[in-house]
Amino acid sequence: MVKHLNAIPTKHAKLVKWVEEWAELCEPNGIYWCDGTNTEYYALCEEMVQSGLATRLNSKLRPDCVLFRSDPSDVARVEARTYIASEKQEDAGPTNNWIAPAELKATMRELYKGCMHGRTMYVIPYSMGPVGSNIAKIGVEITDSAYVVINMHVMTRVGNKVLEVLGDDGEFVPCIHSVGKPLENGESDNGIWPCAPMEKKYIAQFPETREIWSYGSGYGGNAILGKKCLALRIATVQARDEGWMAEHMLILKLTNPEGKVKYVTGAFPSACGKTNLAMLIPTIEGWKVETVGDDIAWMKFGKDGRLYAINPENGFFGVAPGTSMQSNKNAMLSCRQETIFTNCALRENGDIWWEGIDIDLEPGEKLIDWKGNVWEAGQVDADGKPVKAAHPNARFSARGRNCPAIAPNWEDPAGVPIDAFLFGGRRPSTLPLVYQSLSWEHGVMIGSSVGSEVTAAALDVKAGTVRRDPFAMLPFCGYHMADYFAHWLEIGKVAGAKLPKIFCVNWFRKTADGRWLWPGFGDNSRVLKWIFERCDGEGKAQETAIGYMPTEDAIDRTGLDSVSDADMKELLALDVEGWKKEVASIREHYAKFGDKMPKELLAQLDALEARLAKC
Ligand code: GTP
Ligand code: SPV
Ligand code: MN
Repeated sequence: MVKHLNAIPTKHAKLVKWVEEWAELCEPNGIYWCDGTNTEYYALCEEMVQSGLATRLNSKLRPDCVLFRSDPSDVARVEARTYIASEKQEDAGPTNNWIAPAELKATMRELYKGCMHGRTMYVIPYSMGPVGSNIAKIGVEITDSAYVVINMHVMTRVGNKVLEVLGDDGEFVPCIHSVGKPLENGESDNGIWPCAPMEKKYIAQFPETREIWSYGSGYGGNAILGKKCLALRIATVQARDEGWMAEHMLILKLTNPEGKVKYVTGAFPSACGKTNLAMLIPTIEGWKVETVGDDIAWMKFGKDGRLYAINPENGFFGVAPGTSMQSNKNAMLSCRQETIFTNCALRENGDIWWEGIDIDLEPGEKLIDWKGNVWEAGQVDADGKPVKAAHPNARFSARGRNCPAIAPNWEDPAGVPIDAFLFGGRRPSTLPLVYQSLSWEHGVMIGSSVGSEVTAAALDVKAGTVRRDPFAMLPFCGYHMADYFAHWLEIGKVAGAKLPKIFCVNWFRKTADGRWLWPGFGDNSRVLKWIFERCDGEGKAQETAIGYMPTEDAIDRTGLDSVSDADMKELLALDVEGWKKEVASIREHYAKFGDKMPKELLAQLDALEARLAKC
């Protein structure tokens, strides 16, 4: 029997048995039940600072903040090692990796055998969503990583209050995690981030039994299991079965100068601007944006037929590079205190730094880069390429309550009623700044064909080509993507539903010489204003082949000198030839889903093609 290091805080026999069985397999030094207190949080931070895994930042510049440097191979989600292990391969669909659950469990069980030698097994009871809300879901994560524990403290609601709600026999999603690096014969990590080699990493979801097994990575979405694994991959399956929605969406509260409020959600692929839009500071007089969530939305119908959204998370796991007081002041202020930084650079004064932070370094100042090496501005590698001080996917884990723009009602267990859904990605051409769908079904077609430009370095896609990332959910859907499209269509058929209006936005249009056509960030409020108006049946628009588009004077450009009339014309032009190519590309994308592809969406695509043919 593995010993318990503190008192077992629950009478939930099934939970205790589950924990003890995993302890038998993983053989940790002991079992520690997390209580979610600040005392626990700071003790674990201190322990990791002492062991050299974390660096404490300057307590005046960044109070209560720590910096971690991961293993250079463990810097992001690993899609190639992520599995939807449904009983039938067909249920995982063509966009997910699949291994039969029995086979995968046998393989992983071998890896878990003795994997926690020399480590503590932490048990983290957590709630996704405000504790006790009827939309919230409870998970329990077992992990051998104290880094994961402190991140779960920030990103979810952890501790005894969750166990109280769980009671003696409540339902929870069991989540197992190990970094996959046993310590034998008293050896220690020596300040080096522990993880397993790529071929031993597995991020496994078992949709039928609603279990999560993760092995070998300590990073973000691979290891903080409440986030992408539970709140999206498992939750999408529950949402399908129970008639609600789990989406990779920001949630914002938009108030006009008259004090009228609308709530907007937006699905943009990873690193395509959700955090930035959710925390935006409008550049137009009298408008206000407040943050409800920056990454995940769970939505259910209210009695009034509207969709109500909650943010199941408790914090932000935000992209650091590019974040500055100019681009996202609210994010910068959110991570001024009580924040965990990962793979950022360290300054001599004990502060963090990253590319695009817009803070000048002292002349000749040397940093410690994300790999732990000394770094100087202008440094190049052996191939003459600039060396980055921070990893491009460096992140900050900041608490929701520290965001100056957080909406006062962000934790309302009833959620907020949604008026508009936005879809978007990085599209340098063809897709206009904004347009509105002609109908719900047309909007579902837009969502199902979201694409974003990726670089060859990041993914196995030719540079300049578009990777289709339907609803920004490609890496996060727990079942067959075409069935998920069908679920979206079903939502549109719910009797008495008062559905959000659907819009497509594109902040990333470029000129032929590579300049941004649209300034983005705070100026996106100008587009939000038009969307607000459209939700009220106002806002100047014309019906075109692709949907309702703003007339050239419909977007408020007061005080915006950087966008000329000609730019605006280009941003709102209907590029018929480009769209014909787009239709062909969407057709190829749809073909991947075979017979499962909903007929309504094929009909929507045919209709779009027919409208374009008449232009
Ligand atoms: P995940 O947390 O990975 O899901 O990403 P996210 O969608 O929250 O992305 P985030 O808001 O962190 O944006 C990532 C990158 O997009 C940053 O480098 C931003 O600077 C850039 N970005 C965000 N909004 C805009 C915009 O309006 N225009 C331009 N040009 N870049 C933007
Ligand atoms: C994303 O990749 O969409 C993220 C970061 O939000 S992670 O939690 O690592 O998935
Ligand atoms: Mn995300």
